[in-house]
Amino acid sequence: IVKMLKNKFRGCLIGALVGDCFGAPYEGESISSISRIQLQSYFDKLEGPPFLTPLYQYTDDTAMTKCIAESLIQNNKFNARDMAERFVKEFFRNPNRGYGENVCDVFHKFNNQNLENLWKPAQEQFNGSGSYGNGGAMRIAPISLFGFRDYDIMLDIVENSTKLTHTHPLGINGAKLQAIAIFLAVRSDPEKPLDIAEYIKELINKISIVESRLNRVVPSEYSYKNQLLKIHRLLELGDKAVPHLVVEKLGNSVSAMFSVPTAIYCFLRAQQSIADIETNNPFRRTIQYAVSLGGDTDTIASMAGAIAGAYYGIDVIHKNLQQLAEGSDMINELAIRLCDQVTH
Ligand code: 8NA
Ligand code: MG
Ligand code: MG
Ligand code: MG
Repeated sequence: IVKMLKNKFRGCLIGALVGDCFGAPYEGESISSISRIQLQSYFDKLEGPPFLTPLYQYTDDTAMTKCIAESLIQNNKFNARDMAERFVKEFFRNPNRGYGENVCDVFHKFNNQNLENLWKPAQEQFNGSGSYGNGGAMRIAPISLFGFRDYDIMLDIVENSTKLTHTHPLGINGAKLQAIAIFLAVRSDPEKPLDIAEYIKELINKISIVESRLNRVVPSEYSYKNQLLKIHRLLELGDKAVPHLVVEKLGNSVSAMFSVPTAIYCFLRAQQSIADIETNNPFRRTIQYAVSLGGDTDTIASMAGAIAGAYYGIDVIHKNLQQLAEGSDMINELAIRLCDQVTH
């Protein structure tokens, strides 16, 4: 059981890394400009015989995921100041990893104000409404793993760690939804076919409780529960839910509301074959499909990859993809240490 868990922890964090690295070259492209044939050969080549190429670099998604994993490992609990300091240090060490446009202001304020009030810089974003970007959700995987034994503690850490940069309720709840999706995937048996209806039902139950606690009013069309119901209907359509329709209904943007449900859809859609994607590997299918939707491709592929990796375990991720991704040894090590921590 510990071995299976270790495989799932590694699958989750490496899945997030691989989605980020191989989604990044397409970030910001519109769905119409991405050729499905070209994407097929891109992934075929990556998985094929070795060829000379520089490593595919990870972006902000992985840089921040790494900070969260390291902070949890070092402190064996959530330590807000330590986590914020790691974000800042990492950002200034390499600010060119494609961070969101506005989150950089938070890091600069942390730095200038010597982190006196930890929560204030994030609260000040967007004239006080806080960011609803997917930057909270994109980095959340280590928290699902760290808290996989205790759901309530896990959600608590998700909320507080997200609030370091994102205080808008949609930003926080998007991070919670992504964390719950991983949490459930870790607990599912990959040897049995995934009960998709049951998985969505669980997500809806859990996010409904989260959303009923909202202490700030957001328009009802912006509800994660609503998005999950759309996922269910789209899955029933199979290949008739063409990529354009999926993007129209679920989105592919940098906001959490229009990317986290999309990532969950990619994971679930990839349980079956998908038109124009030729592979027997459900992990590759997940991230190739995520990239094919365009928009925030690195982040959506990373979030979908984290869920798929947590479900299937590390062995589903092609060795070449692991080797061609920058930092895979480091991320692998973090996953193993997180697993040792929660199993001891
Ligand atoms: P963020 O907090 O700067 O949010 C990202 C963007 O979301 C902002 O720049 C705004 O455009 C928009 N936004 C968020 N909250 C509000 C609000 N309250 N009112 C109006 N607009 C708002 O950074 P983040 O960490 O959430 O960003 C994460 C994303 O940025 C990831 O995708 C990451 O990879 C990166 N990124 C994405 C792209 C892209 O898809 N084109 C390009 C570069 C970087
Ligand atoms: Mg990125
Ligand atoms: Mg962020
Ligand atoms: Mg992105």
